[in-house]
Amino acid sequence: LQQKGCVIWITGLSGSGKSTLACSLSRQLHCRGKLTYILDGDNVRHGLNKDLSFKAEDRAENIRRIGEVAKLFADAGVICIASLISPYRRDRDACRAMLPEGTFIEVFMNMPLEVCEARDSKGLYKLARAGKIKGFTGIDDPYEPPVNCEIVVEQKDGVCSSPTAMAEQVVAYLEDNGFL
Ligand code: GGZ
Repeated sequence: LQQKGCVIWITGLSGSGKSTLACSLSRQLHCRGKLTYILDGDNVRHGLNKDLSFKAEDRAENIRRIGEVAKLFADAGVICIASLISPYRRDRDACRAMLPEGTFIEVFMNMPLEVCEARDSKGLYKLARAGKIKGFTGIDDPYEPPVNCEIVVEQKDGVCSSPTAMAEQVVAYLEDNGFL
């Protein structure tokens, strides 16, 4: 196996399309014969991180553990796709600092809150607005956008890119940087 591992870290609000991008990207990379692994915050919270809540310290620990696991995958030559809200810049930067230079690729899903909230596929925003979920990111808990991330995914003229187009944007970055 001759593959350079890396971590593609997808950050953004709930409903911004992180998991959708992760799946589409993973599929495109498989088509090119690459080994990938998706670490999705929501899934990892059912197993490894089931002891963690959504308070700031626990989010930090969630991100730290996922960062450590992602690093192991990258060491093994896998393209590891981590998709989690990871709302605090400091926590994301700590993961970046754990990885060899150039191998932490931060992708910011820059979707307006109104768009994420309108999707509300799991009905969580509605519950948060009603005060039934406390500390929901974007409603009554902070989200700190990246300042110097590698890739920004956003709407063009108010239209979201398709999952395929979003994944192609990341694939292009990986090609330009010698990962493919
Ligand atoms: C944010 C929450 C919360 C609160 C439950 N705040 O869109 P989802 O539903 O499927 O994904 C969200 C997921 C967030 O987990 P992460 O591990 O990505 O978060 S973090 O990186 O901040 O640790 C959401 C659901 O869990 N969820 N309560 N209070 N999202």
